[in-house]
Amino acid sequence: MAKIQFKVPDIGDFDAVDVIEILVNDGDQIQLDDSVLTLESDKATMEVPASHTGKVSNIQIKVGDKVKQGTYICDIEVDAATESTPRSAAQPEPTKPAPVEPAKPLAVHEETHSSNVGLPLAKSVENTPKPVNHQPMGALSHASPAVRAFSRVLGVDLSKVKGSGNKGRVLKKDVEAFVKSVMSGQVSTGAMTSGTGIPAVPTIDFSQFGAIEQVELSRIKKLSGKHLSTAWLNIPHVTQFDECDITDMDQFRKDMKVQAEKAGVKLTPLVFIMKAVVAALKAFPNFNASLSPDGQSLIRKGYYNIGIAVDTPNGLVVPVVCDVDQKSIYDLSRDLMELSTKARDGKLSPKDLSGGCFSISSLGGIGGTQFTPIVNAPEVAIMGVSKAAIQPVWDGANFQPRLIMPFSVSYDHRVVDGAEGVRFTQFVGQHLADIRQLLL
Ligand code: CAO
Repeated sequence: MAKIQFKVPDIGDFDAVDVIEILVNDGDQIQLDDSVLTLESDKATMEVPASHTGKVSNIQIKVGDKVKQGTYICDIEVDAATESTPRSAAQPEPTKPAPVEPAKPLAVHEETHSSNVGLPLAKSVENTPKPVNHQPMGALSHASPAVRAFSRVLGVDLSKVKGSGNKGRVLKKDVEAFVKSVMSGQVSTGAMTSGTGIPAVPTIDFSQFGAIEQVELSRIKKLSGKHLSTAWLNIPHVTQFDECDITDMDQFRKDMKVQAEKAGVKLTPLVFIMKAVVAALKAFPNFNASLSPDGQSLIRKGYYNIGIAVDTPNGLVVPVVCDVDQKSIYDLSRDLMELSTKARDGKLSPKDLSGGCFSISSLGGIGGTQFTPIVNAPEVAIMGVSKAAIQPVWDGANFQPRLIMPFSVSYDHRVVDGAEGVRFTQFVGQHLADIRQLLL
C-alpha cells in the first residue's frame, strides 16, 4: 500500500480556479479517472479525474477554495496491484493514444461566450481536467456536472430551470421541482425536449427489413455531432462556390520541394491557402469576427488564427494554427505537420484547439469537386477546399491546360452579405492565382 499525493494537473492557462464541487469523501474507494472534483473558471467548468485507483484520504481542499496546477487535493492510498499503472500530474503522461474528448463542448459549456471555439477539442491525457456538461449552445445555466447529468437523463433543458442556489446555480431540487411543474401542466413541455425544438426523426425498427448491426459512435463523433447540429441550427448558412487557377502556385511549390525537404517540411497547397485566407480576412474584417452573444454587434479580431479540420481515426478535430499572418510558409508547414500528427495521436491539448478565427476544411488531398462545410460557430465563415485538376482554359486564342482548384466558403448570412461573400472568395482566388500578391 502506498500513499500518493494527488495534485491538480495541468489545467491550461487557468490560475486560481474555484472549486465548486468535491465529488469524493475520505475513505471512498475510487477508480482511475473517476471524477474527484469540479473546477469552474469564468470560462468553463471542468472535472478533475483521479490519477490512480485507490482509497481517498486526507482531503486538503474545500468548496470555495481557489486552486491551480500543483495544488494538493488529497491522498490516494494505492494498493500494490494497481500501483504499477498510475498516472498523476507529477508523473509522465500515458503513451497510449488518448481517447478524444469534447471539443466544442468545452466552448458551449463556457459560462461566457468566447472566441475559443472550434470543432472538437481532443483531450491530451486521460487525467487532464475534463470539460463537462454537454449542453446545446445557449445553455449558459450554472449547474454542477451531477445536476447537468441528472437533467440530461430527464431530458430537461437546463436553461429553462430557475436556479435557487448561490448566484442562481441550478440545484438538483430545482430540476425535480421543474419536472413536477411540467408534469402537473404548469410549465410547457417545450422545455422537456432534446433542446432543438424541431420535430423528431421517426424511430424505425430497421431489422424488419433485413440484417442490421448497431455500432456505437466514437466519443468525438458524439460530441462533434452536437456542435455541428448546434452550428447548423443556429447559423443561417450560405455557401459560395468558386474556383481558382493554382498552376503557378503549384509550380512554385514543386520548385521548392527539395529546399523544403532540406528544411524538414513538406509543402502542400494548404499553407498557401492559409496565407491567402489571412490576406482576405484583413481585407474583409467581417469574416474575422464573431457575433456578440446578444446578436447585436460584431466582435472583430485583431489576430489571425486559422482552425484546420483534421481527419483522425476517431473523427474530426480542428486544431488551430496561431498567428498565421506572422509565420513563414515553412513555419506554417511545420505547425500543420505537428498539429495533424498530434491530432491523429489524440494528443492535442485544449490550447491547441482554442482561439480560432476562421476554419479551413481541406479535402483536396482526397478528392471531390465541391462541398458545403458547416461554419465552426461562433466563427462566421469556413472555407472548404476540393481537389485541383487540370482543365482546359481559354486564353483568348487557345485552350491552355491549367490547374484549377475548386473551393467554397460557407458564411453566416447574419454577418456577411452575398456580395461580400463572393468578393471574399474572388479575393482568395486571385491571391492564390498570383501568390506574389501575398508579399504586398
Ligand atoms: N488539390 C490537389 N492536391 C492537393 C490538394 C488540393 N486542393 N490539397 C492537397 N493536395 C495534395 C498534397 O499536395 C499531397 O500531395 P503530394 O504528396 O503529391 O504533394 C496530397 O494531396 C496529400 O495532402 P495531405 O492531405 O496530406 O496534406 P494537406 O496539407 O493538404 O492536408 C490535413 C493536411 C491535416 C488537412 C489533411 O491531412 C486532412 O486531415 N484532411 C481532411 C480534413 C477533413 O476531414 N475535412 C472534412 C471536415 S468536415 O467533415
